[in-house]
Amino acid sequence: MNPGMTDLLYSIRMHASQRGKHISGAERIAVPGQVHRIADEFLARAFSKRSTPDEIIITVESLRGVKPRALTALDIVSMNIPDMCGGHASAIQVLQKAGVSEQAAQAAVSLLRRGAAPSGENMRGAMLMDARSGERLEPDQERGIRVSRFDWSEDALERIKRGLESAGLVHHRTREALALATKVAHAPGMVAELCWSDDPDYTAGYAASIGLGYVRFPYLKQHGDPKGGRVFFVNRDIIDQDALIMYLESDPVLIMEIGECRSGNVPDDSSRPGL
Ligand code: WAQ
Ligand code: MG
Repeated sequence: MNPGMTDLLYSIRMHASQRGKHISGAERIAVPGQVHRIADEFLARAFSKRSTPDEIIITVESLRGVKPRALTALDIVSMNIPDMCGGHASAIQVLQKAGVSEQAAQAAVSLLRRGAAPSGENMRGAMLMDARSGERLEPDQERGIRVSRFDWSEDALERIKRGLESAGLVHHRTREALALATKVAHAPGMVAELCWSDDPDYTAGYAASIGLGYVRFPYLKQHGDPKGGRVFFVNRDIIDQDALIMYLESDPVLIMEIGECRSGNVPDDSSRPGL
């Protein structure tokens, strides 16, 4: 899809639940001619989970002429750390390089391990955390901040699929998380993000920032653990919280260019501009 060719774009979102509990979700931006096929794919995905959903909500909504912001995807850095403890320690270092205090990074890891909602369950969305103090800033600690309205352009999607495949990353979760992390990293006042999946069978996660890229860890939790979530670390001195939440939840973003894909060490931040 080339957004320059048409103002008529739609946001298509899927949310499937069972007894009120979220079981799967997905999100695209597309021209009208693609909406039908995407909705079909979303239904197939909702029914492909081990648990059968008792409610599937698909929302198709015009962007009403709002032109998506064009972004370049974060670089991917694969860290081959084969256990959770090593993964946490390294992720905390990465977050510190990006400008998060050790205290805030530790607090985030413990909250995600425990279940960050007040009930001790996973949140539906992300925590918003003061990158210095670790204080939580999101208005609703059950729901959190829900990032929405982001996708790859058709071109970039083909290229990122190939790029990730050649790096051995074949699960759709990786490119979806990379897209979300790219939108998040470009938010004004964003310092870094930390994430791992709530799917008990999916142990991978990442720490991300504009300067360091999408730093991926194969193990940020033990296999079988249903706890997961996201933390957005922000510089509290410079954010306008309402504008930040508006950007994350509603401003459309299309990723038009892919980044690099490499393995090994986190790049030294002193060699990177803009940090
Ligand atoms: N906005 C904010 N937070 C969200 C969103 C969203 N749109 N979707 C999910 N979350 C939060 C929520 O707390 C979930 O429990 C948690 O994130 C995890 O969501 O191979 O699959 O969809 O490189 O399970 C990362 C590694 C996988 C991918 C992330 O997340 C890779 C993943 P999940
Ligand atoms: Mg999940």
